[in-house]
Amino acid sequence: MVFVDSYPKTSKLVRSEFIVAFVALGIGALFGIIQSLHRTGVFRGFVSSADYYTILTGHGVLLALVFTTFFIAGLFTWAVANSLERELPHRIAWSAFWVMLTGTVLAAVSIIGGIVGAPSVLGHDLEADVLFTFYAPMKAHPAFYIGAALIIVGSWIAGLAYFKALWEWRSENPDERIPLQTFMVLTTMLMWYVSTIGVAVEVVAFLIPWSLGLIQNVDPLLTRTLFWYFGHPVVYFWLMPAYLVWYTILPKLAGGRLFSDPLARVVFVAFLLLSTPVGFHHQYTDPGIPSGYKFIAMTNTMFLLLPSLLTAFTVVASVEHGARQRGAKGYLSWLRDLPWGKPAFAGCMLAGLMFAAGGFSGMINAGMNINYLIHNTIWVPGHFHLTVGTAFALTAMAISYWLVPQITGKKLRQRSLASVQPYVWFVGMAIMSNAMHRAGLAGIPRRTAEPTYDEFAFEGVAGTVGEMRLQIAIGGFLLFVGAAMFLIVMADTLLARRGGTLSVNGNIPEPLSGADHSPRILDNYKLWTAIALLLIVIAYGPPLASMVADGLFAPGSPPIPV
Ligand code: HAS
Ligand code: CU
Repeated sequence: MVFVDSYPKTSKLVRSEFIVAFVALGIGALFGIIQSLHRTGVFRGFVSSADYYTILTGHGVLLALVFTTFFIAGLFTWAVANSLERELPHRIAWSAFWVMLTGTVLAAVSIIGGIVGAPSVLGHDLEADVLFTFYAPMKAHPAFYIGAALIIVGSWIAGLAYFKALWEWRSENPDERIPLQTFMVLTTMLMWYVSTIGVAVEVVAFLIPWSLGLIQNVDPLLTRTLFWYFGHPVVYFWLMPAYLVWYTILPKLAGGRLFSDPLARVVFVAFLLLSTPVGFHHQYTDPGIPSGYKFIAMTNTMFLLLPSLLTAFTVVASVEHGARQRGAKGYLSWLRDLPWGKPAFAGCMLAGLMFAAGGFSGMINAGMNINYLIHNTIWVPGHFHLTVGTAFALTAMAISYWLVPQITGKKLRQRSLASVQPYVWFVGMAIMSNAMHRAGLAGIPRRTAEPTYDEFAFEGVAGTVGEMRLQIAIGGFLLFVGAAMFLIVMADTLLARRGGTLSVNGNIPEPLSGADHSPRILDNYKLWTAIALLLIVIAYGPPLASMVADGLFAPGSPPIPV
């Protein structure tokens, strides 16, 4: 049975979540091409350099916050219903959707208000050019912060729907192991609840009252710290859904089975434990945080590489198993016997391959002393376009080719366009991101409308700055084309009539080493959440205490000695 026929109500919700995600992707991609042409000096006719920062805010918010959150909500909704074999609690899940959508509209209106010169609302100019890392001292219209808060609150409500589905399932299946897909969703949501506390306090206690004029000062260090407390784990909120796809669906697309269910559970538990007590690796250059605590964050970050390295081995082993099931031989020649022409498979594999490179640039970022070389340069956008911009985004697009037919009952249209699309994205990203990393090493700053500084010569180690700029522009253009190709396939499929029987289904084959090999303690959420909170208290307690000791709103505080 096709998913849409078994669970029509849940399918409708997943479709709505995906449609919002795709609209955000379209507008975000348009902003992307505008700014990549602008900052490289190739074409500056679309917006003024002052408006560049508003476009950049729109690009980051729509892609990194709206596209991701709505797509993940859709994927998780599908995964929980699919693996627990039931419709999701209807009312809770839909109220999550509407709260998130209201938040998105508020944030989007305040960003776009800044470009079109909207009149002031509530006594404040309607504008938000605070970038997607919206901490003080830059200030946006209150509507932007209220919108951001609603997106987060909506995602909390969505999590409630997944947990409620689990409790219903549990009362009927008291002794069974939590199915792997649901386990992954719930572990991700627990990590998300723990980590969003930081941004919720930042926005509700400080930024909203400050933007409304109710308080005059905020402490930039305190609000930045609260932001990055959330700002690192949010990257795993994007990565873990991609891992859910790579662990549970990709092996099937390769014609095989997942190698190990227990290992997959260990990986997700490791993320729950370690995602949050590392946020200071975004603040190595901030004064007011003792070096010892930056060092703790660095050490935790290096441990946090482990779940991803485990993933690389397990996922590649599972795909190899798939290839061998299809008769492939040889040490490496099995790679040839994989379905590279199928867009869902090819997209996930290319996303994984690119994430290997993104992971390596992440390790460089994480080193406390090497970080000083690349911090605030365009190297950092180079890093995150490989991670969130490919590991997440390309996986999301690829798996849509497989999932959208199942939640609509319609066959995928424009198949040939779909099968080239992941390659266009991969090539565009390879060109753009490589040049960004190199340009960062030459010292070219990020978040800058005109980093071309005619009187100042940046020196590249190899090649010239002009050549790097051109590559960033060409890569950015290819990415825009890749996004457009994806959206054409999706629009055509969603608008088509239903006809014929589908050849895809959501049945996930049993792993080679199944849940019965997993120690039961891995499913003990209370234990893992308690340890996660303890690690956070150790990593954040004393530095946060010293930041608030001199008054909540007073900027600056002496670092405590270690
Ligand atoms: Fe990061 C900055 C460190 C992972 C996103 N990161 C950012 C920012 C973003 C971001 C958005 O320590 C910028 C924020 C801003 O605006 O300022 N990051 C890391 C580390 C990891 C890492 C150590 N980042 C991510 C992921 C992201 C993401 C994931 C989004 C989804 N990052 C940093 C640091 C900074 C930073 C510093 C601050 C920089 C600064 O100074 O501002 C690690 O988690 C990476 C581990 C990954 C691996 C790779 C494993 C390989 C796998 C591939 C499997 C292959 C397959 C296919 C399946 C070790 C899993 C095979 C195919 C075949 C053909 C065989
Ligand atoms: Cu980080």
